[in-house]
Formats: sequence, structure tokens, C-alpha cells
Amino acid sequence: METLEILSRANLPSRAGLKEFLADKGHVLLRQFLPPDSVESVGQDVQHALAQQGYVVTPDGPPTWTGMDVNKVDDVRLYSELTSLDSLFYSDAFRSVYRLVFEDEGMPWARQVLRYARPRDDGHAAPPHQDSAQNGPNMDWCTFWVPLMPIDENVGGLAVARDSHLSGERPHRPHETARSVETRNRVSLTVEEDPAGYRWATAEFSPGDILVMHPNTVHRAQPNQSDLVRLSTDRRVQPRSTPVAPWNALDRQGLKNVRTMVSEVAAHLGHDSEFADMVLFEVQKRGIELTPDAVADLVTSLPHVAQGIVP
Ligand SMILES: O=C(O)CCC(=O)C(=O)O
Repeated sequence: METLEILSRANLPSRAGLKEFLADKGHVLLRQFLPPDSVESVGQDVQHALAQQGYVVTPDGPPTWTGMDVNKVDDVRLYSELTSLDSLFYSDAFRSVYRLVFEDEGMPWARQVLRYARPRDDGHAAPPHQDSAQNGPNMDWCTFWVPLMPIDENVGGLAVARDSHLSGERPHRPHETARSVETRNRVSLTVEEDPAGYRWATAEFSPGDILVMHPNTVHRAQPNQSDLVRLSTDRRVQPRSTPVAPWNALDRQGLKNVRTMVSEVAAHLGHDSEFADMVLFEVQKRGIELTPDAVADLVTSLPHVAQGIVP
């Protein structure tokens, strides 16, 4: 496995240079661009909240998994308790990173994502995918992935496929077994082509680091071979000067409501919930209006979705 592109403040290119660097490389690991103690303290808040729910053994020390089913975590409660998670992405340190990446102020999309990946759980690990397969409609945003604890090879972080952003959006299909934790039990999309052909790169990650990825960069979760729960958070952020699509302005409860609405519309038109989730990917990607009529129009115009193909 190769190593990620890594920049520290000491070898940062000029302001315009980082934007160019990202366009060229498709990703960059910004080493220690956030104050490590503020990120560690978010990690501790997360661990406390997960310990209260019985998912990790103790609120302090390494976050050892108790054996509890990941789908039993009450995520609505979790996110409502964790205000520091949101604050992190609005901190001065993060804002200065958005300015470097976008040459503009950054606008984080409303939905927060916290990952609490339990050991040896291939069934929920993100398979190789581009975030553009399920996010849009504009392409000027980036994914910011932040480790909330030290993540070595054993805990496993993210791996990216080098240069995979250079040939545009790739066809995706539903993965046979992988399911999302964030959107409960929703099928995960994966690239159609064989991921063995990519040049995979990864690194060890520490609190304070940020992995920034282009929307078309293929990436995947690395297996967690430790006894610890891997804690990280990620957020999609766009430049402030471009319009935010309706879907990207929704918080967690809003997302759940839209998922229910889409599955009701699909059911009304004779489709099952798996089909509805494929429609939901298209809703996200196209940035359509979030109304039953707009969704119904989309369903009837998407014969390929019925065959499980995402263009
Ligand atoms: O953190 C993970 O396990 C997966 C993250 C990911 O795939 C993403 O942020 O798009």
C-alpha cells in the first residue's frame, strides 16, 4: 500500500497552491491543522456518549467495544448530545482550512456524520466508492474526514485510490453485503470496476489531522482489526458563494423524514424499500425539490434504478 499525499503547515504551497494541489492529487492529508486537544476533547465527548449507551466499555481510556450491536446505538440521542461535533467544523481553525481549500469561506452541509466503527465489522465498512455517486448536484465541495483518536494500521483508517478523481464519475452498483450505519441499513454503493486495479494509499492518523478529498476520489474504510471502536467524523463542505441544494440543508431528523417520504412515494408506485433507497441516492445527487410530486416524477423517469444501476 502506498502513502497518502501529506502536507504540514511547514510545506504548504501558497494559498492558490493548495486548491491546485487538490485538483491534481485528488486528496491531501493535512497534518496537525487543527488543535489536537480540541479534537481529542470532541473524541472524549463522543466516547462518553457511547459509554452511556453501552457501546464502549469506559468513558475514558481506549474506546474498547462492549460487543453491542452498532444498530442499537440511538443516533438521534447521540447527535443531540454532541454539540462539540458540530462546533468543530465551524471553529476558526477549520474555517481557515476552508479558505485554503476553496479560496472562499466554507459552508458545511447540515448533516453531521460520526463514525463509530466496531472491530471486524466488514458488513458496515464503507466499500470503495466516490462520494459524488450520492451527493450533488454541484461538484465544488470536498469531503473533510477527521480522526477523533489515534488511528494506526491496526485500527484502520481510510484508504484512497490514487488519481481516481481524474477520469470523472464512475458507475456504481449496490454492494452485496455492506450496509450504512448512518442511514440505517441502507445499501452501500460501490464502484462497478474491480478495485484491485487501483493504487491504494493510506497513512496513520492522529487528532489534529484532516483528510480532504475531491468528490470523485475513490476511497474505502480500512478493516478495523483492533478491539477498539474507531471514532472519526466527516463532513461535506462547499464554498459559501454557491447555492446549497435542499437536501444538503437538512439535519439528521430532516433526512430521516425525507427517507420516509421517498419510501412512501415509492411504495405508492409499487416499489419496495430497497428501490426507494436507490431513488434516495438520486434525490441526493440531483438536488431535486424535496416534495412527493418531484420524487414521483423522478421515480417514473428512472428505469435504470429498477435494475440497481446508478449512472
Ligand atoms: O470513515 C469511514 O469509515 C468511511 C468514510 C467515508 O467513506 C466517507 O466519508 O465518505
